[in-house]
Amino acid sequence: MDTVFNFPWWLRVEHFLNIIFVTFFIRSGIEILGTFPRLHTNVHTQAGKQWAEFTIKEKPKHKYYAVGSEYEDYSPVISLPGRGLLGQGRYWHFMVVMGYVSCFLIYYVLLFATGQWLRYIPPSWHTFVEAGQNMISYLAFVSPEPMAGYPFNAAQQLAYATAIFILPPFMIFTGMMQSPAVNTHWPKLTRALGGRQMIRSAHWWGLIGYLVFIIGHVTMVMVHGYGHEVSKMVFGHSDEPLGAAVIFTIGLAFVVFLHVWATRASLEKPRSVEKLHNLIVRPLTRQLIKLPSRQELDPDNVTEHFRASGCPPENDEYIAMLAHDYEDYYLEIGGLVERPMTLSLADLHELSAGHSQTTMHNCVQGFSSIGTWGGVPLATILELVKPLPGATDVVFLCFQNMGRDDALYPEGWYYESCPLMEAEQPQTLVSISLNGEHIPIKNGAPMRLRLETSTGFRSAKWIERIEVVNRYDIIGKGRGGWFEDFDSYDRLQMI
Ligand SMILES: Nc1nc2c(c(=O)[nH]1)N[C@H]1C(S)=C(S)[C@@H](COP(=O)(O)O)O[C@H]1N2
Ligand SMILES: [Mo]
Repeated sequence: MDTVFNFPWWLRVEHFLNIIFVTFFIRSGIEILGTFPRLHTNVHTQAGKQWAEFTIKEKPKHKYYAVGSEYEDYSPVISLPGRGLLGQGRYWHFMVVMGYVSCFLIYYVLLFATGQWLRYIPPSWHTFVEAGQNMISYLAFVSPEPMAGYPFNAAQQLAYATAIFILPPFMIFTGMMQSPAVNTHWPKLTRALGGRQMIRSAHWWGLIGYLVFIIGHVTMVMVHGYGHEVSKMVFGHSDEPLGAAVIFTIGLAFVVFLHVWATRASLEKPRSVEKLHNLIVRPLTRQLIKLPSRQELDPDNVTEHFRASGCPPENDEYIAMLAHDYEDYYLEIGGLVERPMTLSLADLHELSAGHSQTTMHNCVQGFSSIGTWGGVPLATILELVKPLPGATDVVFLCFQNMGRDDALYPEGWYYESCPLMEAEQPQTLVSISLNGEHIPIKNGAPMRLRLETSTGFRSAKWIERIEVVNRYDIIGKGRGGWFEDFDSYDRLQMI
């Protein structure tokens, strides 16, 4: 009897850490959901085709409806950190992933090594019937008996089995498959799962699963007696309800304190959260840069209406160039290179020799689209200009100024940068056509970057100049891109 009823110290520690992890996941997850508060089944995320929507915002009456204005500013009470701060929400979500996955691996090893896992496995099919009967008892306010030889009843056993063996791997998998570095490296798997938006929707159902479990679990603890139950969580037995109730309540207060601390850190000192994130998460994302995008999607299945992000440049130069049908457009490529160059659109077409790739776009907000992008691999252009020894990064400077051109944003020229390794990936493309035509203005005419292994904001549009550099931290505010400088987005946003 003893061994079965025993809740070893590592199980109790893991249980407590889980309260922290899961609540952080939920709040930061709500933040992430809020920046594109719609769920779709179809990868094209056409406006109006969502199957669920979590917004009460009216469509803004801008002259130009950009997806940036879809952000929902949830309250910090329900989302971490709230106020539509996607970059910060993602920082927390991914930092917690690193902690959670590490702890869970240790937990699984101990669970299997000690044989504890067996008590979560239903002894027979009858357990499912019994669980149904248990639910009916609960509805009649009668507490069901534990199963013979087990510390809990059938309904509890199934709920725990789901929470331990099904939900975590499901969430880790559906979370991972939303990473552009991962889903573009395994495009067939992504498709087999029903596509990017089915995966996002499934991840959301996992959230619902967790919420249902938590509500049920907490209700049960109350029904069976708070002191009695938390005594097992604190001491591993139910003999010290009073002391346990005090200790556990202090523990819960500590969890609340952590949430308040994290929320305030993000709202008041976003840069320290960024530093912490870089320390914890960058070791993983640096590895993901090595995964090339291998997409060859069906060119017949391209998106009809792109949800364009950002407003086009409004300066004289750009407008004159449009009026001249881009004849006076020259892409400048310079910086730390042996042979700086200027290339006209005609030069780029010649270099491209009809090369194109049909790929999926993963906006950091969560929407997706598919396009056939024509152009020249950046690697080809780099071979021509020959980066000098010491060159580390490639910087893309745009015609667009966010503060000037987009009512939503404060200031600054749009730019982006990427390490040479990312620049040389086969599907990193200097793109001059979309679906066989000139790139439409809203999608970055006449030339844009396609950085398929990363989230969408890094694919800079309306590019004027490409510069090879040996440091990017002296450009802009030094974080490698406009969204990095102003919105806490990670420069290596591979997830
Ligand atoms: N210059 C510039 N490039 C930009 C943006 C922008 O606002 N300005 N938005 C980025 C974001 S957030 C996304 S999701 C993609 C959108 O590309 P699309 O408009 O072709 O869908 O462009 C990226 N490139
Ligand atoms: Mo985006």
